[in-house]
Parts: sequence; structure tokens; C-alpha cells
Amino acid sequence: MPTEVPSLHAAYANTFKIGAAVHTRMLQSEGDFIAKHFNSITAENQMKFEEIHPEEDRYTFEAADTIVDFAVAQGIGVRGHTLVWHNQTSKWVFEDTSGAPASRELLLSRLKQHIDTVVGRYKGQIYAWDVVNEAVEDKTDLFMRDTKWLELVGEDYLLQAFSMAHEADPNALLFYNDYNETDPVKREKIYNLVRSLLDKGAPVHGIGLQGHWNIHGPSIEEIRMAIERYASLDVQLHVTELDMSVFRYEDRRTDLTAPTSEMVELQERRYEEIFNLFREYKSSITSVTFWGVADNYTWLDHFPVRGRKNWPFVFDQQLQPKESFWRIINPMS
Ligand code: HAH
Repeated sequence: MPTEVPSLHAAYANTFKIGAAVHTRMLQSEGDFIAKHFNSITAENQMKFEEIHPEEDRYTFEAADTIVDFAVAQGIGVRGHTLVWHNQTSKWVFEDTSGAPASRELLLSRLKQHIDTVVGRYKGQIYAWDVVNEAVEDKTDLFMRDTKWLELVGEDYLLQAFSMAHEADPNALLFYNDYNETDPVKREKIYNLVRSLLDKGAPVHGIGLQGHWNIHGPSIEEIRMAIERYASLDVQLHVTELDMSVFRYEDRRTDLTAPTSEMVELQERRYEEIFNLFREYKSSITSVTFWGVADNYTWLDHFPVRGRKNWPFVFDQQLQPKESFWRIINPMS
């Protein structure tokens, strides 16, 4: 007799929410599966500025509405992603009508209009928003990433965005979200950024750890130090975009049609260790979202190597549980 597959989110009912990034088409083909295993969803792309607000006077809410309606109907929570980012934001946002760089006043009034409209539309239906994504520099000694937001508004653009989002939905939890969040140098920059926002009275309720990791790193100790450092700010932590690539970031090999057995074993061990660690910090970590549902689709199939298959999740390409699934449900250690 085939073993019944238990619900992943039910197994974590007393621990934290278990989420997945979705697309509208997946809700058609995999809706029941998603509703069985996840009690939080994030739109992978459909709420990003360029998708939801492609022109100044035009919002395209259809896809985002479909995702939110699905979640509401199934009793699933929604994380909103994302309001302020340097990527996937149309050029018009940063220009005036003559094509010259927008003034601080113009950009702030557009941001307010955008946040009022988008956050306001889903008020009460989105429990957490990634208000600002990836504002910290991670390649040089600079503190803040050099973006149009920084250049045209100035350093207070984050404070402004958080205040606007809080006004638009006072009950939504507001997050600062970033990647390479366990790197000690970047970790301190993220810590300092959020601390200075809190010192200024900004309504920041949490830090999002994207969690784009691989089977070799970061180490459990590095992840632990990041969790402890961020949690010391007394904010909630969400793991917002978890995946476990079978390749190191620098690895550009393209010869595999399936993961090697060494990769599979490392991934199983890592998933078990990482979820054991998350469980230890369940008083701070309130939500853990995978950046996809199952190995049949992941953004890593096109990043950093276009067209190279990856297998980063706990469900396989046929939506069947991998050994990693059983390890996070019933840890051996
Ligand atoms: C994330 N960035 C974004 O937050 C998410 O919106 C997107 O769908 C995928 C990944 C991580 C990232 C990147 O986009 C480029 C380089 C490094 C990391």
C-alpha cells in the first residue's frame, strides 16, 4: 500500500508557516497540491512593480488578484513581494515626462501612489510585505546599493517606504528582505540598516532572509549567527525564498540530466540540519517560504546558467516527496 503523504504545513502547524512562491498557471495545474502542503504563498513575479504597474496610469492586477483570491478561498496566507526594488521596475518610474531624471518629490509621490494602490487593494489579505528588497551593497565596501531610489530620493527612501506601507495597511507586517544574508560583512550591513530604521521609529517588523543557498553552503554556523544577530533586534524573521541549489554559485557545469547521488545525499542532510536549526529559533522565525513548489519548475533552471536544470526542493519533478521531505518531517537527529 502506498504511504500517505502527510501535509507539510500541518507538520509545522505549531512551528511556523510553510510557504511557496507561485505563478498563476501553477494554481491551475497544481492548486490542490499547493493547498495541501503550504499555508503561505508569495507571487514570484506578479506583484513586482513592472508587472503590476507597467505604466504611470495603468495597473495590471489580474494575475495578482488570481493569486490572492486562490489564497483567500483556501485559507492560505499571502506574503507580498515586493514594493521597492532596483530590479523589475520600469524606467518610467525614475523619469519625468521629458525623460529627465525624476525629482525627489516626483519619485516620492509616485511611490506613495503605488503603495497606497497596491497595499490598499490587498489590505487585510496580505499578512506580510517585503517593503524593500536588496538595498544593501554586497560587492564593494559601500553600505547602500547604488540604485535609482538612493540616487533620486536619498537615504531616507526606506524610511519613507515603510511609513507609506504602514499607513496603507496598519495590520500588515513589514519586512526588509535580502540575499547573501549570512555573509558576515553583508550581515552586519543589513543589521545596521534595520537598526537605524528602527532607531528612527520606522515601522519595520521583520527581516526576510531570502535563503538562496546550495548544498555546500552557507554553513549551519553561519546561518545560526545570522539568525541570532537579526533576532537580537527583536524583529520577526521570515525565510522568504528558500532553495537548495545542487551547484555551487561559481559552478557552471551543464552536463547533468539528474543530480548525482552525492548531491542528493548532501541535499538531504542539509535540509534536515537547516530545518532543525529553524525549529530551534521558532520563537523568532514565523514563516519559511520555498522559492517554488517542486523540482518541475525553479528560477534556478535559468540562473546563474540559462537553461541548466536544477533540483532545489523537497518535492521532485512529479510532485512526489523526496527523501529530504521525510527528513524535515521526521528528523533523524
Ligand atoms: C531574488 N533575488 C529576488 O528577491 C526574487 O524576487 C527573484 O524572483 C529571485 C531572486 C536574488 C538574487 C538575484 O535576483 C540576482 C542575483 C543574486 C540574488
